[in-house]
Amino acid sequence: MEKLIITAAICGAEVLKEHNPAVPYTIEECVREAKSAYEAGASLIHLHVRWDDGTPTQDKGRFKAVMDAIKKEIPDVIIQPSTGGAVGMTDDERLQPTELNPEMATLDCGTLNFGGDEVFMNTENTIKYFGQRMIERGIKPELEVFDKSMIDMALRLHKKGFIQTPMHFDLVMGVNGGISGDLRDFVFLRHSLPAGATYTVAGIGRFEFPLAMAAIIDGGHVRVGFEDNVYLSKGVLAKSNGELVAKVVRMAKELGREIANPAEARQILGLKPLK
Ligand code: KMH
Ligand code: ZN
Repeated sequence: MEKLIITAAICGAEVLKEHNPAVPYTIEECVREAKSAYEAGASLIHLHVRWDDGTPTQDKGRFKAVMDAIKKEIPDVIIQPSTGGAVGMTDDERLQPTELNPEMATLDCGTLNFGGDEVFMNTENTIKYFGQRMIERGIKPELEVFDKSMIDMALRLHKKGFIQTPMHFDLVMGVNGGISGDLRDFVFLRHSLPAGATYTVAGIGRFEFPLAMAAIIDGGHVRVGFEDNVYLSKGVLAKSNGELVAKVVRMAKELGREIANPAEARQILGLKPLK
């Protein structure tokens, strides 16, 4: 079986220090969390950035500062900026980190009701616009799907030339407004993916580790991190993103699945090797 790529979603846009004091806001805190995840076995960092007071931003300068600081400490890690940003941001605001030509970026494949009046907007035209931008800049999209219909959307937009193969999906499961984190739904999504695609699963909250286990067994890849879940186990806050990654590494070890380093992850994802 292919080696396991572990992604660490270290920061997110919504989770706060009030939820877990180790949630990073400053550049130094982002470096600390990225390093802890990398040292534990993550080869890929899914990155949101904040201002020092915790406000989410897609500011290009802030992304550059955080990415440069992370790369200084861990030069070979793959950094995947978010183009989802936070609810309410405009498309162009969200796209700013693509101007830095990262190896990868997220591409959210549909609109989602987060709850109350919060709508995470991704119209078909937005997805086309983002897909086109990533093709032009040679950025590999991680196709974030929160439901089955979003896989279908990605396939339709692939046929229209806005998304290239081989496709890599992130099955985000257990978000309010999206598909549940039940094993039945994991099997449904996983078998709805096109041949030749790779996937990672991001289980939200209590679904993080059960779905990680399912993906390890199935040959998929795993995302963990404070963006998705702040607990190491029931009622026990994780002290770092590294602790969450280390738990996945232990699970993989028990099941005989080896962990991919960044070079191996680049190969699996079809990214160019580092010079
Ligand atoms: N923060 C959410 C509104 C992504 O990174 O592309 C969007 C999100 C998805 O987290
Ligand atoms: Zn994100």
